[in-house]
Amino acid sequence: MKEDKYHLNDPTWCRGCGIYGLFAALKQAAVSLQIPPEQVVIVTGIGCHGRLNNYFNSYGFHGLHGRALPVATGIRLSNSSLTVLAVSGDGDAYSIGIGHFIHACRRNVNITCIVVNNRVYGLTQGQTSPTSQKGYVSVSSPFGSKEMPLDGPLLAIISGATFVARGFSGDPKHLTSLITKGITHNGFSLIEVLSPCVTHNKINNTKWFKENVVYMDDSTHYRAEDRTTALEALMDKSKIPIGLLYRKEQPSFDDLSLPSDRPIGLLELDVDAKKLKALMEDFE
Ligand SMILES: Cc1ncc(C[n+]2csc(CCOP(=O)(O)OP(=O)(O)O)c2C)c(N)n1
Ligand code: SF4
Repeated sequence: MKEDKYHLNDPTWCRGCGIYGLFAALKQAAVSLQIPPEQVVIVTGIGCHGRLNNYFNSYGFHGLHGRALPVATGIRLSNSSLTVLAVSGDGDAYSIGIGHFIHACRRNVNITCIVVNNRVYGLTQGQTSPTSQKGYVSVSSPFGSKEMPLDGPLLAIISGATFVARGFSGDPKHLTSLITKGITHNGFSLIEVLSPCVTHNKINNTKWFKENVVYMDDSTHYRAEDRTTALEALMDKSKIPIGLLYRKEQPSFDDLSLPSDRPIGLLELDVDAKKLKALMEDFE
């Protein structure tokens, strides 16, 4: 009988899926920063990307579609000693989760948001997503998408994010350096990852991304501290800028709101049982 080589913890993403590149980069970033696994929490949304925390040796939470950011925010605010990452898809973050995304950008809690952008809904079999290009033909837009695609990094900068980067799963080394910088940034960091869906998106494949990305890190004129420069680069749709796109130092929500001595999850809350009971009764 043929030996079954599949192990329960082996990733089940399609062969060639871009998420493998992100997975490798994320592991490399955690190793290079020497963060102990028990100090890391990865919160995921629903989609192919959502399986990532199943395979990562850390704490994880696979939540509801579009809700990775509020959960990650809650975890970080209740225990600020943890490294908290929210991993979403382009549908998860920019469609159903768009409200949470905008508020996370402006709130500036010290968490890292990674958006796996394959320009399609992968898990549900290839429907058009908010980042699918105009004219994109899929089961949900059989005559071609009539909508303008949304640019997550551009929206993030306008919404007040203090660290915005874009990487490519086909260049895990570059992506590792962006994730490392994002995790060490004090405040909210967004790293959008261009990630081919080899099964459903036959247009934006690895070759297409390679031909269309431009590394901003290579430009001597590019200054990631200059918001106008970043916005101009992102509004020029002739190429897809990748690299560290924008960074601003400013106190995080955590700096401004949390007690410095210990995580609020560990604070002793002096609950007055009588008052609590009366309050509960009010709601009955
Ligand atoms: C509230 C709710 N609405 C819709 C769905 C169905 N659904 C599951 S995953 C998904 C989209 C996944 O696309 P994306 O977030 O881009 O992730 P990918 O699979 O491409 O990684 C949708 C619409 C759901 N699970 N929950
Ligand atoms: S359907 Fe697409 S995104 Fe999902 S695992 Fe397969 S290649 Fe990756």
